[in-house]
Amino acid sequence: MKDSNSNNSSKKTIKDQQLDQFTVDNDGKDLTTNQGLRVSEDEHSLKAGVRGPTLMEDFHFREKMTHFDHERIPERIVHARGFGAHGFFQVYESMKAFTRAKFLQDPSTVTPVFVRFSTVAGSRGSADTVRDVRGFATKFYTEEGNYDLVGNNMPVFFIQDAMKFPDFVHAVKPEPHNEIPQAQSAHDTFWDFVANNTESVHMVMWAMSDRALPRSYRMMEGFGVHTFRFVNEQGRAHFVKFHWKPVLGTHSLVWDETQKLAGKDPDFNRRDLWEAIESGNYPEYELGVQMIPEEDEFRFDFDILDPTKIWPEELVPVRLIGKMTLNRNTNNFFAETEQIAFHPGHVVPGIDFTNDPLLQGRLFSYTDTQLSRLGGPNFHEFPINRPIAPVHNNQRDGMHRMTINKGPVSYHKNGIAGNTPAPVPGEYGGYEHYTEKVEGRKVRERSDSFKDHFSQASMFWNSMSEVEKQHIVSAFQFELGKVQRKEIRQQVVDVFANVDGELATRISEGIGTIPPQKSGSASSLVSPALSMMNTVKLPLTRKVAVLAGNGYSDELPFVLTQLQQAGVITEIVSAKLGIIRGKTSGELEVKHSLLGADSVLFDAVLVAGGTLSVSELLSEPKVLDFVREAYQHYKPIAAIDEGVNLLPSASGDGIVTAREGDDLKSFGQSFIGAIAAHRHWLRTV
Ligand code: HDD
Repeated sequence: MKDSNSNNSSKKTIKDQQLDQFTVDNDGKDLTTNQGLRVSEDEHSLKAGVRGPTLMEDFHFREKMTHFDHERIPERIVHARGFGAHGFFQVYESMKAFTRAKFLQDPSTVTPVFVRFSTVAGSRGSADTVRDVRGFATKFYTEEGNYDLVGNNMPVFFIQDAMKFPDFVHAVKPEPHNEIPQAQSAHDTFWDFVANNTESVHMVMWAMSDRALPRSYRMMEGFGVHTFRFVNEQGRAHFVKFHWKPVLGTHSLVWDETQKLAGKDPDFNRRDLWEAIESGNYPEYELGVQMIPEEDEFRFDFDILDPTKIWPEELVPVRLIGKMTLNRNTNNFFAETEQIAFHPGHVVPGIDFTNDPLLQGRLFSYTDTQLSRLGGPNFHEFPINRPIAPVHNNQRDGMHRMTINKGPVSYHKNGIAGNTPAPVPGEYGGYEHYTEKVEGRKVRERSDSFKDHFSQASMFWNSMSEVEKQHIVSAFQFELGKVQRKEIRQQVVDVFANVDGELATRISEGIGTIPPQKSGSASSLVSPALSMMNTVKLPLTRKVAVLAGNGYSDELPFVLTQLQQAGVITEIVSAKLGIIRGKTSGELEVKHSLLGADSVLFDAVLVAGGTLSVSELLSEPKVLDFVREAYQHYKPIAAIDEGVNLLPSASGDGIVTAREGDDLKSFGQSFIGAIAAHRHWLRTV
């Protein structure tokens, strides 16, 4: 998966060039104040005598301290913790038949992008690996202006109408009286919301599944969630749903692992993305679209505008139309990742909205939130938010205005400037809203077609493998186990009995509730695309901990080369840092000491052979926990010769061993296959 388009990935995009104008390198430069005054000293405030008070005239101290005092801005109300990267997007073939969006017309058009991944509930400093939805927001810097696809890694949402968003967010966030718990849905108010708002049920199924525990931002799908509109040159429209499909496949962590990672490496997902990009393993995602012609709007047994429903891929196939590659890390987290402002209302000609009531409300909320978060109406001038398309209008002034607009005219219509800047008719590229016919009475109501809350939740359950089902049940039991009010637990069990009787009965076991009366399922539908068991299986960029000490057996270097050639990353873990030497020849640099490493940081474990190597590893007793934990997390484990002695079991699903005289090549191949399979659920742990 190393860059398939090296020309484009190494070239600076127009956006990169624009950002360069604002990027400052302090290396080797003189120290100055913000006024450009070079300063002679930066460690001592100006005092009346060496032991005396600081003087009011110390402008250097005042400036330094004032700036520091104001360095923080409000974190995002949701999606506060995030991580971003730059990249580019190219369409595979022209989408002219469906949309006039210019960036989707020509495969040779390279559109710069910035993507910010995020968790939803936690604060900016919370752990990456909590159970949560992940944000997947993409800003396309197109020549027609910025287009933002502000999606999540789950294709549905908790509510159907934006009016309920503050309620939902209040319920999932830490409880207001004591601000507990952080970045968790496992508490009374969240589950009280779910029990009383059954429109959340489908999304809760996703949130309790392994989708909420992504192994990597590089291995997670993205969804625009809402139904949008594609409109072509002729004004013909298609309803469209957007998907991002990761080239590496969709993979998750196991629950116990995520909990440990939250302590061992709270930056696990952001570090993974950063390191992958730094090492040239650029994350890639294919853009997919599902399209429904306007005239087919009512041909489905669900409302296609309901954001709590998917369009099953088996019913409406996903057409892969292009690829995004992330190939550059940020220079400055705050200036880029923190200050980027997304908005589902940032659209380009050829992409339009629908009447999905969740989308309609979002169209208000995103600009509004930036006003308090980014301190005024000029956030579009921040380098990361600037379009590459020219900006000309009559908006002026406001906090932090940077543009110097010339001339006396800041109104339309005008005679002085020849009535410019002038609106552009649709046929010349001006944005024209789709002329959808709308009529109706003013009501505060929900359409009846939105009222089935259970069928697709049931389809999700039906589509899971038994292992995935068990993980969902355990997640419910964990979360409800943290709910103090017993009546809420009971209500939740009763609500989920409407999805599937077996699901609710299994949840009910062990959480002190009465098993539901209801049996049966809300639907018999199955959508195989929903199961992560059916995802792409590649060994690429998986990280293997290689446990070895001095005297490691001669087979190790051969196997390491084989793994590396398959795109697997190998890191030596040993009793101590430094260099270890092979039994007869060779040496390897140790990347982690056993003290500083844990198996949760790796995808797989390989134990080297060699009596001396094994006994050196055993001098650090933690080594046995290391392997046992990997075993308990269903990870692929391989061992050579004496290395087998460190394994909790010498055989089993995903366990690969080689004894003296065995064919090393096929040993390596089997291990690579086991790594690609990700986890080995048939193992008894
Ligand atoms: Fe939202 C941020 C995704 C519903 C209001 N949302 C935000 C981000 C993502 C999403 C990925 C982080 C963007 C970034 O990285 O800066 N939100 C979604 C999806 C939704 C959704 C996929 C449902 C389909 N959101 C939603 C609703 C509302 C909001 C219904 C309010 C009416 N969302 C916001 C916000 C945020 C936000 C409060 C917080 C920070 C920001 O916008 O810039 O305005």
